[in-house]
Amino acid sequence: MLTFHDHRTQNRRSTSELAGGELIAPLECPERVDMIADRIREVGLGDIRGATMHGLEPIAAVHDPAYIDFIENAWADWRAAGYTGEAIATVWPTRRTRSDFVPQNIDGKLGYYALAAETAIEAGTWEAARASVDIALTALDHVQTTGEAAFGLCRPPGHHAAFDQYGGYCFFNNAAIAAQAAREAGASRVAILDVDYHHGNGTQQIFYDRDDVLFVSLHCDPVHEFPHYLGRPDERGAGAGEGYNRNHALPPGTDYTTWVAELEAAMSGIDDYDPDLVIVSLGVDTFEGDPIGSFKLVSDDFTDYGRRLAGMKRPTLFLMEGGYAVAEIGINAVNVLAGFDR
Ligand code: SP5
Ligand code: ZN
Repeated sequence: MLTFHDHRTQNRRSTSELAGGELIAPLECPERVDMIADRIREVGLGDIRGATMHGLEPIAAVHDPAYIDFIENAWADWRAAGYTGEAIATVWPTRRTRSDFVPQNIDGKLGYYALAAETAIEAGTWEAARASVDIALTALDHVQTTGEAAFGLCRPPGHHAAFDQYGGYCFFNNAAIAAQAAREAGASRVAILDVDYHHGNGTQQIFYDRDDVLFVSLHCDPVHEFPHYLGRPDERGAGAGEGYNRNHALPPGTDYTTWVAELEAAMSGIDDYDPDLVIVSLGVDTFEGDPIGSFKLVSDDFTDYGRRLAGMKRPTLFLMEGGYAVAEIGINAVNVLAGFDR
């Protein structure tokens, strides 16, 4: 399988993640990509190719243009306000306050557009987030021109990013942007299968009222886990999208036997939908050693489910999402891809 990547993703070098009341070194770090790329070369998965620029139009097909401007300018605005640390939201529109106007003040804007405070914006964030989208779209181009599966080694990840919100380490929703681009390029139906440990709240929201993009997610139940306020099984879509959103919420500590039974159910639903393209939001934070996950998958399990995904026999685009056990992230992510190729 070919991998697509772009070094501009490494321009995001945030030094601060708000966790447990402290600023820690971010879990979503540049080394994650290095480990995956090293493992791809080690096992000879296939070439790693560069990404081509796709511009802002495909991003604006999914995200609010004012939000895109915000991501572009937030760091400069923050610096202009005299702040010396990284840009972190500290105040939010909440129940019974207003969210019908965007504040002009940078603190107000940060809270307006942030869905979580753990994710800081810094000097390289805009460039890296755009590169991550270019990677996804270049990998999509490859799937569409050859029919072969491809891997977009995206970073930062995307599935928490909504129409006009960032957070959960995500800025632009790479999978949603690729799904929309595939639709515009002629795919009738696209399925997004999100296997990250966390619910893909952004992807769900973007396609919630649509039946042309099926969103299926396996994740830790949000009553126990981030993103906390979305991702329950009774969220099934709205209007034309009713029935086209499927949340498989699993308890903390879920092991592979339980997880893979849900995956089989999820894949059977995808098969009935008969999509022209499957996009896999590939988070490997389901690993037993993940520092923020609680699931119990071991490295061989990733190979096994990669093989099962190939059984769908659909054009497939893998896009990297989460996974924070840096020492094993290359093994686990590449095991899925190699299992698929077997
Ligand atoms: C893409 C992705 O996987 N984003 C995940 C963002 C999670 N951010 C919040 C993490 C909070 C972790 N709390 C874990 C407590 C463990 N003791
Ligand atoms: Zn995750």
